Amino acid sequence: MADAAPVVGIVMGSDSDWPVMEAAAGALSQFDVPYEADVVSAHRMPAEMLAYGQNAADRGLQVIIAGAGGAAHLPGMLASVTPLPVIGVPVPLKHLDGLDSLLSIVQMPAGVPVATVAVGAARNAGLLAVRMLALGDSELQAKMRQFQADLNAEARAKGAAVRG
Ligand code: RP5
Repeated sequence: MADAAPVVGIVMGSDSDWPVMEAAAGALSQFDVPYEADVVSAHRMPAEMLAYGQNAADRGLQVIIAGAGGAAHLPGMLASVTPLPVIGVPVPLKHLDGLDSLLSIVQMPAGVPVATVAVGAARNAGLLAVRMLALGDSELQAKMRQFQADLNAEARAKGAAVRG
């Protein structure tokens, strides 16, 4: 997998987002999905951000996971210039508990969708990307089914432990 071309691009507004965003990378690694990760700030690197979105599909990426905090315009701006599905991760900052990030990402105008996960839920963003990729990859879909079965068994075991 180390040498495989990335099919998911994980981008974030700042390196300070990485402690949250690395959970997306962890989920992709768990399913052996090759990814790349970078900082592409909508506000501090607008030209680079547009180039990233405009070139992503031609470079072979199939899904973009974009995380940002506060005035979190990165996922929406990328969605405006790429035909790829964009998954937005609202990163919680010191103030407002991430509500600002959530609303900035989720309230997209008609015609420009961003699939927004819960505040801080980068792992779910990674898992959603896996599900998208699995639509055209039966082996990956089988891995996802196994993952779901394991999750189910884990939850049942917890119930059994509580019941005694
Ligand atoms: C946002 O500003 C970034 O996505 C980050 O969540 C936040 C703070 O960035 P730093 O000031 O830590 O670089 O654009």
